[in-house]
Amino acid sequence: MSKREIVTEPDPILRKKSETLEKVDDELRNLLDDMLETMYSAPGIGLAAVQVGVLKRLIVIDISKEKDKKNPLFLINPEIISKSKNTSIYEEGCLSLPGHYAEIERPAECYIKYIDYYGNKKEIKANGLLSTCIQHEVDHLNGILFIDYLSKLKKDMILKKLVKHKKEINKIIL
Ligand code: GNR
Ligand code: NI
Repeated sequence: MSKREIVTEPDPILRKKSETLEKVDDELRNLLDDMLETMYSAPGIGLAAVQVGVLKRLIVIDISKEKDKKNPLFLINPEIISKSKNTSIYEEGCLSLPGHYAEIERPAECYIKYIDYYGNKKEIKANGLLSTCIQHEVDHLNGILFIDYLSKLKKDMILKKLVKHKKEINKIIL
């Protein structure tokens, strides 16, 4: 397993649509393992492959709180089959928008189907933080970020700060 670099805004790859996978093999599992290590070390509770620069429909999630009780979830080709009418609001963060957080309203529950780590078809109902996290990650696979749900003013402010932050980092390196 090895840690990979996380892509941050503004980077055009984050706006691209990821591609459906055709098979589950050891090479793919190696990528999933790297994604999990990258997510744990960030730390974060979810990560989409595009965030490590790979345009494939892959997600890793672990919303467990205690470090000694890890509960990783690997989702290949996840599809949201249905979403509830009732909504919930969570304060969201994103490893591709470091340092920025906002309350986002999303459907409270959703049903998803996906392929698991071993290539088996699965279906689950998600609620609470897991439901929000899955929707946040599936958005990544479609080139959507949580700032897209904010007003243009708030979104532009965050993007401006991220551009400025990147310029400052470049000044230090160059
Ligand atoms: O670490 C993360 N926390 C989080 C909190 C609320 C809703 C979604 C998330 S996902 C985020 C990691 C990330 O950027 N995943 O794409
Ligand atoms: Ni994110």
